[in-house]
Amino acid sequence: MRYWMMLGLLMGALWAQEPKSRIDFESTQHGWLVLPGAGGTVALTENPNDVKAGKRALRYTYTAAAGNLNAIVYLEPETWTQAFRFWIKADRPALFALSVQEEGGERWHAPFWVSGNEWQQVTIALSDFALAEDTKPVNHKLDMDDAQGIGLIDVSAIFLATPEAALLFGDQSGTRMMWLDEFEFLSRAPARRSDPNSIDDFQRDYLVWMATAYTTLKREANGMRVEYNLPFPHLFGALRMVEPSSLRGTKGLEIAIQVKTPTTLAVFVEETDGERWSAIFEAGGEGKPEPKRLLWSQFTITDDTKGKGDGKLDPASVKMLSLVDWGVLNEGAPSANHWLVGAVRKVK
Ligand SMILES: [Ca+2]
Ligand SMILES: [Ca+2]
Ligand SMILES: [Ca+2]
Repeated sequence: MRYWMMLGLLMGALWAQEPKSRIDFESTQHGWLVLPGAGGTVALTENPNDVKAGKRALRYTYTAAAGNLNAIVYLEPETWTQAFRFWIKADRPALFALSVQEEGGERWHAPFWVSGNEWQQVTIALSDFALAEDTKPVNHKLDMDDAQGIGLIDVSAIFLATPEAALLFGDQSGTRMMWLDEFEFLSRAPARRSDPNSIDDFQRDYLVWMATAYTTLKREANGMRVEYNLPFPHLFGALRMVEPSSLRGTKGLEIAIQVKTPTTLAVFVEETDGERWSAIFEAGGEGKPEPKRLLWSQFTITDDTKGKGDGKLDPASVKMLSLVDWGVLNEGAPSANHWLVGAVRKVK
């Protein structure tokens, strides 16, 4: 009797399985297309190097140039979606974003770093999305049942295909390719640790940071690995956007970091009024990531942004955060080094 009850419960559990939906790109009926008005072409590829699972994957070929919009979209996302999980590869390291456009007007972005030339899996929960800067808030909530479509955008190709950006981020212009396979809609969100004092705890399977040219960014267990190995100095570093107001009321930042060879690192923050501020600290030789504390009172304005804003560092208006090897540029520190960033936290 008990046995049948158990079996009944088990079968019930199986039948009550959560909804699931996966696009495997094995047939041409996959539903992804080039965003109307954007450039490039989509095709299915059978090149084994460019397929993650099965026999085919999606390939998107496009031309990156200043002012060119490149994006692909899928117009029938599942309304019950709590997260997206997919495999992606790009022809170079680049920042991408998954976006959701609501009928009501709100557009949401979730940026993620693609390290280039190898497949990587990315799992994005609805809570990972932030309202796009140019969007008027309606209810400040991502409503999947109001979604017109989802899109994949090569952010680096759109914003960095200019000669000025090339100095810092390398040449992004020209013909570009990305590949997509095994795109899943998940009815359950992956666990996200909720720590109000965390800016980044690197628990997700992707990074929201981007690298400068000649710098490699890799997600590692419990952190982000930043690596460079060049015979000549360059601006080596990593940067990320910071959600509006997320540093409001803080006294500074704490960065847990381990650096192989001693050097001076600089933290830069950029405000919405265009002012950039920096503070430096020494690091190197740590056995594991060690917290380095930087208070806003230690930050000074950069020469090139003096007079751009109100002359004050308002933590609430910080929109970008970067970490740079200052020693390489200014103190002759070696131009081959690597760091492990374990966490970035708010100092309250
Ligand atoms: Ca496939
Ligand atoms: Ca909404
Ligand atoms: Ca300011």
